[in-house]
Amino acid sequence: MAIIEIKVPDIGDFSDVAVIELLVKPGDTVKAEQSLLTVESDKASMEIPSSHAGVVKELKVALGDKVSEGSLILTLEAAGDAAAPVAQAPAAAAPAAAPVATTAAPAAPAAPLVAIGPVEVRVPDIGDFKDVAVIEVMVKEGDTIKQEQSLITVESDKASMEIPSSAAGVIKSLKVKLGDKVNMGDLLAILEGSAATAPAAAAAPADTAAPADAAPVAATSTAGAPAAAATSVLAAPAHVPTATPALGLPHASPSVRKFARELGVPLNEVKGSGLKGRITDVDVQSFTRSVMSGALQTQAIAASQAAKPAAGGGGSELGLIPWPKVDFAKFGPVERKELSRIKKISGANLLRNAIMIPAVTNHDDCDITDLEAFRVSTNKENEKSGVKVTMLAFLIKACVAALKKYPEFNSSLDGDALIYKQYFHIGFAADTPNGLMVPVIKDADQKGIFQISKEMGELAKKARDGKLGPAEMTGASFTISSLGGIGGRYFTPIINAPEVAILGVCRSTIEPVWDGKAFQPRLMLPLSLTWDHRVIDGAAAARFNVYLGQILGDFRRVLL
Ligand code: CAO
Repeated sequence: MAIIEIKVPDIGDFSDVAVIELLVKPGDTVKAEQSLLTVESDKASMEIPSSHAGVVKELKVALGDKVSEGSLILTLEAAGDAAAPVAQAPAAAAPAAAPVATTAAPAAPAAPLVAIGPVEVRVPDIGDFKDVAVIEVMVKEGDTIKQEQSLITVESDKASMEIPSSAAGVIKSLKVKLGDKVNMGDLLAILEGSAATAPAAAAAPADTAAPADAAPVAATSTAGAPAAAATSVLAAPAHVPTATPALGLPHASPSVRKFARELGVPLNEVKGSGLKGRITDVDVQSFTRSVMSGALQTQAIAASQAAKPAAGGGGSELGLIPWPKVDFAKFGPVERKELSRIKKISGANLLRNAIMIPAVTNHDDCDITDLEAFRVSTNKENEKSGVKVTMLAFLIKACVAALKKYPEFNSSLDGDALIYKQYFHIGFAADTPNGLMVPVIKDADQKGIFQISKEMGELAKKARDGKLGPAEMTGASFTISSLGGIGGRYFTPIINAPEVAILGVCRSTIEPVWDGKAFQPRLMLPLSLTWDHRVIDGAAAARFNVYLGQILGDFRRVLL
């Protein structure tokens, strides 16, 4: 295996540029063309790719180092045919392409180019940047801009670049928006100058432009392509560095921006831990993790919602349009009543759980004909005991069996880990005059049907009387919400976070069920299982429901 040195290729005007990100480490296997590091000038950032595939032996640069063409980046134990580098060398020196009229910035104009009448500002020669997406628009119609002021940022898959204005003036009409794809020559804006900003020099020829061969595109995998006038952008004295806070733009490299976009992470909410506050991929990951575990938004949303009635929240926390404010009295008589304290608290929790959890609900039916017959006869036999055995008690026992068989349903997310609970505390939703409460049957696995039925009755009464203590409402590892006593077919219960699943049960009805020869009247119980897709897969949820149904159909299965 040959050891080869990987050096900074021709990166045009990028000379003495700071290394702001190291994308590989010793021991990493890299492919040819894979980005090794990110460098940044005051106008653009660029990823430097590897010319060979292999295993990184030693890094020769550190964060903050300044590099230029020819600087040693690392040594590589080349894979396969070491002698065959890819034709990567970014930025072959390019001729100074003649800029589109009025687009390219003069290299060193004696006086600024200022728009007098309407002037079209177009995308200058940006080398290999073809069909690149506009990822930031830094100006708006009506803005007074200086010559060389950045108008937009475009991004390829390897580099981002700010496009400056070739003239000063007032933006009359902006011709691009976020997400548009642009190419050299595309119209960006129409400017109009003002008397105060329109010296005679405005007509200064724009042909002296860019000393060519620089653009950040050089670092893309498209090798050796000419890159031109964008250099003037890089060299421009009056500018806003890429993604610096001056315009409130997040400071991040193209690959990190892409990564954030893929995850749907708003970069402006991510705190950068890199050089000069730069956002790294690790920052994006940490942000995602904290949101997933509910550390950030959750608290903000829950806190703000707890303070506001559920329907009165502004919606601004999520960037939504405001909640409609309607004067209902215009349409008829109304009465205003404050939500109960329980409704306010549960509303905040429900909202958080509905928003934060990628929840899916599976519906199923199970045959409880025999179980119901057993329940009724048991109650008859034990009439004098004063304890009525409920279907919910059987459901709790059946769920415990299913949770034992499928332990991820009895878990909670903790960052990137799952906490598997060895206990089986089952919450049950109780309808109370003040709103929904969830008392908990502790250690349901160690209790019999009579004891569970008795405890449930006591806890439900306490809930209705507003006498539940905190210990009686906490610690559940799974929850059941039964509307069986009321009616309905199916519903989609909201998971009681940090649990990862909840079972909704509706009223059983006699249904015709085909037994292979004839339809038989069977008592069918509708089940609705909502589960957190971050933890549970659809197949596991279907298995859980099927197993639960089998147990409810015949409890002897628990013994198998
Ligand atoms: N199918 C058919 N009948 C059912 C049934 C079902 N799935 N579940 C209960 N029933 C019957 C019971 O057998 C009982 O009938 P009898 O009086 O003839 O014996 C009757 O319905 C009333 O039951 P219940 O609801 O009072 O008792 P329970 O043990 O089933 O439930 C409790 C107790 C506390 C869960 C319940 O009273 C309750 O509050 N349910 C509402 C839960 C809720 O609000 N969920 C929604 C949460 S999301 O907003």
